[in-house]
Amino acid sequence: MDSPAVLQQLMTFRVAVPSWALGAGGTRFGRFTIGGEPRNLQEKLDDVAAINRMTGANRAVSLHVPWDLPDDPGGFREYAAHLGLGFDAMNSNTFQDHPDTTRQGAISYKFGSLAHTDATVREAAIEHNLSVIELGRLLGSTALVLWLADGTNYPGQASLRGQFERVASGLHEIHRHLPADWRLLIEHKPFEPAYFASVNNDWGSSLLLAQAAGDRALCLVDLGHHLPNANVQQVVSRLAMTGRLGGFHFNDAAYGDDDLTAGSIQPYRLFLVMLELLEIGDGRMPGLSYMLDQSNNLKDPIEDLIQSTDALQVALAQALCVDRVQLAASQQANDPARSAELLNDGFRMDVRPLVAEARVRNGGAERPLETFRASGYRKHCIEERGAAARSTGL
Ligand code: AFD
Ligand code: MN
Ligand code: MN
Repeated sequence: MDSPAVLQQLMTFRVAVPSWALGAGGTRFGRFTIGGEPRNLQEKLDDVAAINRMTGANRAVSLHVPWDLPDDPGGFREYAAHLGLGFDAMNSNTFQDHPDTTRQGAISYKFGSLAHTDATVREAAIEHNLSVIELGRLLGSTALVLWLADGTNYPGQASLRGQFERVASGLHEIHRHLPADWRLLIEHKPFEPAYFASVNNDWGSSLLLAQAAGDRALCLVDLGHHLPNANVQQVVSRLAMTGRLGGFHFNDAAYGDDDLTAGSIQPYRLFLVMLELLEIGDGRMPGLSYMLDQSNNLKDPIEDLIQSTDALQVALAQALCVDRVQLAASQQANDPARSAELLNDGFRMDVRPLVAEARVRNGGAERPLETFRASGYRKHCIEERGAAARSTGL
């Protein structure tokens, strides 16, 4: 593909920012705050707008309810629009007990939500998801991401089939209430917090659940949600083949759901995912939900999200530089060495000038991190929102 065509494709690529990544992340061993973290949804939107000023590719936010609970959805929709932002998929949360989502504390998700043996708990989880859909509708979102922590920690703790069937039934009920233009994105994850068996543990379970839920239920692939050495390119290919590939949570990992900067550990894996997406879209990126999902424990969240977005654009540019016609011929001819050469022609291309040009044409910065640092935005946030607090323990 020639440079103008690559440039054109790069300029259209967009990835949504997760609202929960704008503050410092943390682990179960502690959280180290940074100064100037956003204190509310308005400040989160301001931060996303600051990122988009640098990248030109982050024009939507993915909210997580009840961590985000806008009291005036219409007002926030307007405020976001004023910043040039929209709302991508909504995320529900039945992996924590929260007064607003567990009927004022009357029930607990400790032993699962849609998988729970108690119908009252399952009903509360469905109710929460329907409330998230309603909130999303008011914000202009058209998708719900549903990641369940449901599962077991011990052999014999629950009926593996019983849990699965209850989740399938609950997803079907939620799907029944989807607005006509909405999609339900079901996100699988092999372990954590369930350490023996997650109900929605892999792409196969996710596919079965999506098929049980309904025709607008699709599978969301989080790059950190696969067992070590899983072939994520093949997962993407399989789900796309069935018509059930719905979107991505991009990040990177060395071991588990590490939520690290996209492309920072396994850039070649990210390149292969982009190559597979171009295969699916016959040379163009398919219209799916592309979102980041990361936890910024050490880096400044805004800088980390800028770097993740840049990494996605680089991987996409590299994949666009692969001659797919020649690759198909080489595959047909069973010539793995030639195929490797063709992939390396793309992966080893220094596409940074192309990515920088696309960024500038999208109103972003040629060198986003330097420009962000020179802007003084973080210093302004510290002055306005407060300095870093002491680290917190468990
Ligand atoms: C989790 C899952 C899921 C969840 C997100 C925020 O990826 O997407 O919504 O992180 O906790 O690891
Ligand atoms: Mn995720
Ligand atoms: Mn995750």
